[in-house]
Amino acid sequence: MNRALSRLLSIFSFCAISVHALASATPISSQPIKMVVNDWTSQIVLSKIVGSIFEQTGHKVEYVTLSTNKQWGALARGLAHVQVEVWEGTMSEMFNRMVAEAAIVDMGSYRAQTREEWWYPAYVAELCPGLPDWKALRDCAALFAVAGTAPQGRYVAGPWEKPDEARIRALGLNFIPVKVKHGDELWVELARAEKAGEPIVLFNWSPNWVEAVYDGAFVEFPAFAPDCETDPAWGINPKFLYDCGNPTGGWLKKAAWAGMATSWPMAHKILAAIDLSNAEFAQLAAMVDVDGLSHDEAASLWLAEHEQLWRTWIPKNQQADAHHP
Ligand code: TMO
Repeated sequence: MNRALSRLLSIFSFCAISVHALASATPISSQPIKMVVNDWTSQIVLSKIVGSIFEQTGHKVEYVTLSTNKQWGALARGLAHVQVEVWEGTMSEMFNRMVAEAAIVDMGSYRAQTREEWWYPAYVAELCPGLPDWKALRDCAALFAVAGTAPQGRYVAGPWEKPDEARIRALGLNFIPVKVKHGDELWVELARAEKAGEPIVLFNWSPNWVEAVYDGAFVEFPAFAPDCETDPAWGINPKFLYDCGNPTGGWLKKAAWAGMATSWPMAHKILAAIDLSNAEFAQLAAMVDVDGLSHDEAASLWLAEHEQLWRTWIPKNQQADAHHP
């Protein structure tokens, strides 16, 4: 490779991936790897990060915006290929079924441990004594009432959860779940309530940027057990399913289309190797939701600041993929 070309390439390649390897690699698959993009911050930023790493290693990449409900069919049919965040609390049922049917591939867990649950800012505990025990919400429901739910309390729900109405019924709570359309609206509701000192209970998860900015806690429902969701006799309500909370210490996984390994073997290896901690996920989300960067800016900055880490995810003898799906 001549020097001018080499210099030019290094200008465009801020990372230290071997310019020679990129320039001399066999032509990559002409098919783009399609990344599932959902609607919460860390997932969006991480999709772009992983997509950029795939591009840096010679792949074409496209982004497909899909709800978590619609992603399963798309991944099974090869209309999308990679999902970088599958959360146990909200997605384990579909994920486990699809993996069992070999419709998608389990690409491994992050070391991050997760929780997705009803959550309240700390000042709410003074208004509703007994929190975080869920039984406090039986007595305090009216506190959370708003126009449209009064006299019942409002639970501000995200667009991803498992049946909250079923849980509310099974636990005898006097609440109505009101779903936001996009994850970001949760934080608008939280900021508004906090400013006004108004009671609020809303969906939240960890790792997330929220824990670094707001004092608060998850509601402690009866501990999760798989039988809670399949056997009505399980738990404090013998007639209904869902008389329990979501898992604590839940897993967070990556998933791929079943043809990933044969179509893009190197990208498949990279995806398998990707691992992040709770703090690293929280930091990703904070770059956008606290620092105000766009998703793309956050992804670029993260790649620039964590080059040492993400280079360890790339196989040593990198070879651009030559296969077609
Ligand atoms: C899937 N989520 C992290 C938004 O709960």
